Amino acid sequence: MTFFDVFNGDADGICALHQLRLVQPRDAVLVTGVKRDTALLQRLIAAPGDHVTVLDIPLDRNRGALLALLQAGVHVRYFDHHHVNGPLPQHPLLQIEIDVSPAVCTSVIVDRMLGGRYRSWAVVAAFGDNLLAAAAQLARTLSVPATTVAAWRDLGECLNYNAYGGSESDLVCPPAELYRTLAPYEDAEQFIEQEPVLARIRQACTADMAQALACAPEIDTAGVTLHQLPDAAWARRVIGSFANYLATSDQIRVHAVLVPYADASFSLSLRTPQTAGISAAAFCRRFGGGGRRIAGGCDGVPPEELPRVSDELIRSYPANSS
Ligand SMILES: [Mn+2]
Repeated sequence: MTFFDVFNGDADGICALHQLRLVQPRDAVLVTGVKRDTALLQRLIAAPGDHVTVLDIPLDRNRGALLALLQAGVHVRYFDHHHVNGPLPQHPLLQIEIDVSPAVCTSVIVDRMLGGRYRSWAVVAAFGDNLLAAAAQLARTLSVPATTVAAWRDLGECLNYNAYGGSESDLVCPPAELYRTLAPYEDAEQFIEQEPVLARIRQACTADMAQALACAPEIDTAGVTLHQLPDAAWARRVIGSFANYLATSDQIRVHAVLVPYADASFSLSLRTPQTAGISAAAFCRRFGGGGRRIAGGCDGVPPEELPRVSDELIRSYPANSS
């Protein structure tokens, strides 16, 4: 019998798995990738009786592969917080928990299930997913000094940054390796103090962010900004962190960031205020993407679609719409 741990390569995916495995250690095959590689279940070659744990990847992109696994007699536990089209699948071999509440990430779902046993990692993940209020609220239940919370936030932001790229060769550290480095640490502070990989990630993030901040927006209206970053590895690494930075520093407007990939198509990262008339996920679905209420993305947007993206951003998010 084989165990598979399938997880998004970002802070949330890594910290969700870490919490689970601290409670229930398992020698599992790790299946992960860059942040935008979310169709992960189709990569599995599993046999009847195998056990698969799935964390932080949208059901919409994995439904067919999930049903095939279940039909083949594979046990699946599935935790996620992304938007779902249609009803959740039901099957005797499936345990599924999906919560799309805006203040919840997958690591928070896992934290709930474990009764807060390794909560510091859920706080790290919530910061990584830019759920700042939820992260701070969860941190308050732990009564730790503000400096500790700040260190957890930095860790979450670094883990999240490290997941973005066109392929793993763009990243400072491949997510599976990063998870293995982190796995022995129950205590987030000890990981922060002892593992040099974090300093390398932070340094790259700071350098990439400086380049992004030097780019002028293509659109800068009262309702929305759009930045188009150049065709470069740094731009593909920083797109998510840059979008989160824009969303945090200007919480009134909607923020869109575009970056091209090797196949000449573009990725869009979108951040909307909680109260925006059209959620980030709903906007991104118009272009074949998805996501959550306040954060969404699309991949593979052809260059000829960019004028329509711009037009729809301006039209969908006029001033004071939120
Ligand atoms: Mn997540």
